[in-house]
Amino acid sequence: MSEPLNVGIIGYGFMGRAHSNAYLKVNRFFDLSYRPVMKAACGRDEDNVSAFAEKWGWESVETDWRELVGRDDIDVVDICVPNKLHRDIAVAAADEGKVVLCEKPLAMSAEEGREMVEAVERADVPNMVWYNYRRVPAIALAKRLVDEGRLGRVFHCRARYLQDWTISPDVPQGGHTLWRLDKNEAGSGVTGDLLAHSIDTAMWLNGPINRVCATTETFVKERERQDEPGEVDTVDIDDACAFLAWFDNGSMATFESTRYARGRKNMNTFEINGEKGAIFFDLEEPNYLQYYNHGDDDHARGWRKILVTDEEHPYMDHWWVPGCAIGYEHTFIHALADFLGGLETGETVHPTIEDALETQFVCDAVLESAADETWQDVPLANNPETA
Ligand code: SOE
Repeated sequence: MSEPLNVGIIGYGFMGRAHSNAYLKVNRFFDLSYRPVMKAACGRDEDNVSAFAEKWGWESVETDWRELVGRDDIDVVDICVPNKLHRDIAVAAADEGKVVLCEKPLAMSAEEGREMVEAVERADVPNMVWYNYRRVPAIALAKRLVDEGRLGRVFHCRARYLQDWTISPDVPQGGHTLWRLDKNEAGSGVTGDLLAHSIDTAMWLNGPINRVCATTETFVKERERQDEPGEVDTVDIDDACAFLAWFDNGSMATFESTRYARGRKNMNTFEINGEKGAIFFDLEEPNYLQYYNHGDDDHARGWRKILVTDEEHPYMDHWWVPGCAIGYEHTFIHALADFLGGLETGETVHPTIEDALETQFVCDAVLESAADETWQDVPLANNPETA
């Protein structure tokens, strides 16, 4: 018999749906001793949140997140709202002794992120940030190859995260669906929204980043407000960002992100080049990992394109037969399965809020570097002397 774990979700947009799907599926594909119960969904608009709850099977609704966080029948608070609210909800949830799950990026700034770390540490509650791409089987396989020492000394890391959905100046900013374009709601543009993913993956695979030098641009300077038609506001977010970085292990990196790469919808790629080998991943071909092994015989050496669908591959023994591909939504199911498994064994599942603070420090340093046109050192989250 599995033990019920009552979940309250706050937010019902894109991530609200991705997480709801994970709660519905996780026990069907993974044998776990915990079973999430979809107890309550929360959103400010009662009609919308009720429609969402009915569609996805949430048992009740709330229109004030404080009510949900204070409910005795909620064990887990899942935060899927604009970044502006992450800190307040996470701190309140931890203070109530709830398990805290939070969407990325962690917060509007490292300062807020640090308060979140303090709150979950004070309350000693399990927590996780949904950097879902770590749970793409091909990226988890990349981690395994790195940990097996197959790359040797690493020289380069190269990450790109490209989209094109904000090219038109007619796209408004702010409001229910376009808060990602409003600095007051999101904190930053592509740096927090897209590069945070690339930074999380890169540091997971290649260790801490200690220095950055960045440049950003806002191509469309003014946009109408979605929630106040006719009102035009300055755009303050970074539409594009490129930065150089150094890792603690001595490797150098380039990161690039934009929402103005015509034709690129969600192209998230990275390549790591080591002395003994290299790996390459592209989210537009999510079931493949490319791997180059310099140790292969000279005449047979070359990039291998590994189809990551065999049962030996991470997570894949829970799905179909070899060759049957899986997709984006599975990454959330994997994250949840790992997290519930951790609750069962007592093992910490990463990325925790503390891990996500490391990524937040890099994002903050990137934005500071772009603003000051200088190199910036990245403080270490767990070192109070630098943080
Ligand atoms: C932005 O368009 C976005 O939805 C991000 O917010 C997600 O984190 C990313 O995975 C897909 O793109």
